[in-house]
Amino acid sequence: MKKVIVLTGASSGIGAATAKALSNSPHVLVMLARDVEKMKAIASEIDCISLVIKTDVTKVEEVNTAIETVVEKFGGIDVLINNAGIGYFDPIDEGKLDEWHTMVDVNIKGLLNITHACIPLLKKSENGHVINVTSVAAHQVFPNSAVYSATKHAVLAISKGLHQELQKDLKVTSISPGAVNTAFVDQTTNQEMISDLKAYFAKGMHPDTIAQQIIYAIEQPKNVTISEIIVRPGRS
Ligand code: NJP
Repeated sequence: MKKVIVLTGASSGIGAATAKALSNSPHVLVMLARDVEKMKAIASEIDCISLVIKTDVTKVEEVNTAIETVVEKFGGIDVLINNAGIGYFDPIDEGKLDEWHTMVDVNIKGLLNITHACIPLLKKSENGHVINVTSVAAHQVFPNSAVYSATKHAVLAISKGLHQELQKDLKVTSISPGAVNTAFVDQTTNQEMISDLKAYFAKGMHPDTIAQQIIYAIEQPKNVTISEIIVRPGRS
């Protein structure tokens, strides 16, 4: 069944892998992120109807304009994949306030900006579905990632609230990955930690693994909701 799917963080990593996994599907894919060139390159490789819209999820006006554009072009939205996210790792007593604020702005407020714009449309859809990419850090607080973990706990709480209040109108899925080998870890500015972090994440899961979990949640029958998926690297 054809669904209009809005994917944030579509320019790299898990988002890019999800866009590619939707190739040859009957769905319409709307790709949102700030890096348009990267998204266009990904869109050129995929074989379903797609639209790229430059969107910073922290900017309410940009988010609302992007969603209005989707509605004008495609008439509504069925699936929102909240995947955009950022992580900075530091011991808490060395944390940088601007980095903490950015994580809150993107991971929580950005997710809320787009979710707020989409809820009325998802409620109208026969197939309304929110998929939030959170983290194992939503379930466990790891060293050097207290604030990142706090943002992902918030995403999980928002997912649970959406489900509790709107389960008659839409499906809600939380996907909590462990380490995935993407550019995610490159954001960290702590020079003492970066090489160990890179080595650790390089051994993580391939982003296609998470994309497959997202597709699995989307392709369930109408009367089945996958509420939560926790997926960690296995034995290597
Ligand atoms: O990371 P990366 P992942 N407005 O850096 C976008 C979670 N996760 O794919 O705007 C709009 O390759 C950015 O786009 P751009 C993680 O928390 C990961 O690994 O063009 N978009 C890019 O497309 C996150 O929620 C791991 O720079 C913004 C994307 O976000 C999700 O997985 C483990 C933006 C980030 O792509 C995808 O991360 C885990 C903004 N203001 C959870 N800021 C892991 N990789 O190990 C950023 O537990 N983006």
